[in-house]
Amino acid sequence: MNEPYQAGSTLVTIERHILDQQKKFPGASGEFTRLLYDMALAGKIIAHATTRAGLAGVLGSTNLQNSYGETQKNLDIFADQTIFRMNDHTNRLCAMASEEHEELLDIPPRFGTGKYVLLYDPLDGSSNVDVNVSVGTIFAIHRKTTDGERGTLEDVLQPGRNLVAAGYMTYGPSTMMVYTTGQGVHGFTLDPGIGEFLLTHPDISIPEPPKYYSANHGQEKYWTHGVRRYLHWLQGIDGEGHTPLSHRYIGSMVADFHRNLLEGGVFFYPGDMRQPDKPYGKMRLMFEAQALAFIVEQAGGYASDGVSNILDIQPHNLHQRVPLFLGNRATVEIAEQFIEQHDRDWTAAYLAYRNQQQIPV
Ligand code: AHM
Ligand code: MG
Repeated sequence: MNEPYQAGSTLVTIERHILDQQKKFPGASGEFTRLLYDMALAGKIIAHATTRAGLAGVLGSTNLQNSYGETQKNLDIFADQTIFRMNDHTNRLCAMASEEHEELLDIPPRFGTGKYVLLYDPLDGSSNVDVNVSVGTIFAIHRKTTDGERGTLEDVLQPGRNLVAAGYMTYGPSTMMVYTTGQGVHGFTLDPGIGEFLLTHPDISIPEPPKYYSANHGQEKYWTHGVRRYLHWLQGIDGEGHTPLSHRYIGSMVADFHRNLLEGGVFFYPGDMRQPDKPYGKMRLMFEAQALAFIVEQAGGYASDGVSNILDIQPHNLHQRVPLFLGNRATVEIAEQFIEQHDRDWTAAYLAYRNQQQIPV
């Protein structure tokens, strides 16, 4: 018989790990613990659906219809609804916000509310699903700040520095969930046989030296001078001529980020001046950048918009975009230096966007 687990090693489920973390907060009510556990459960359901995605053409549907009563919905919508329905009735949240929806998602009036706000990108990199390449889910949790019973935009539009937890799931050869509550970063791998996430990567810290850079440099002609110089520095061409980092780009940020977190490296999606009134790049501050910035910082790395720390940005819009440089601290700081030296016009245009007033609540 094969032994799937190393003899003598400790088996820790995600539930047990979250409960153990809770003990470090003596006054904790357990609400937050259960919220994290529900995200793990949502991850299992989405993983189950993504592994069958390729069968849609053969079976006529993704089989989602049978299991969950949905009619031929694509996986983005399925993932979005799974997370919402898992969390709308638990009395733990005052509001949710999803990359898939323009507006804040209210908790239905028939359910009670709680003191947390959940933000999520249900299926990051979903264009990769059709070709059977890894995708992921990103989530972030803020604490409610306003007094009313229901959540408002003000509760959601908080800087990443205020996050109480963040995490992601990757749906690849294995499904993994990685999360932080500000006490290190911990990774769990789903054993599909028993349906449990088991602790496989405790206390992740991003290794030095970095091995990889990940960017869509098919877009290089649109990039600013500073970002191009940075790319050439990563390649060992510009600067002191160090050994080049290898290039890896999946086009699913979660998967690219996950590899770089475990192996060392930088992911970047810069702003550019292709449209001078839109100098901010592609990634979303609230649904993608904040969560991964919190995680990378907890793992000893750093996330920047090319000017300063992502976690310090005061958001002004739910779907605000942000240039993103994410990975080993020193490697990200070098991007900031190139931009500071070479991209004065871009920086002024971008900061004008970043510093807009918060929209009325
Ligand atoms: P999505 O959330 O709509 O899937 O978009 C985000 C994705 C990231 O996962 C990925 O890194 C990026 O978009 C890829 O963009 P591009 O095709 O421009 O390289
Ligand atoms: Mg995304």
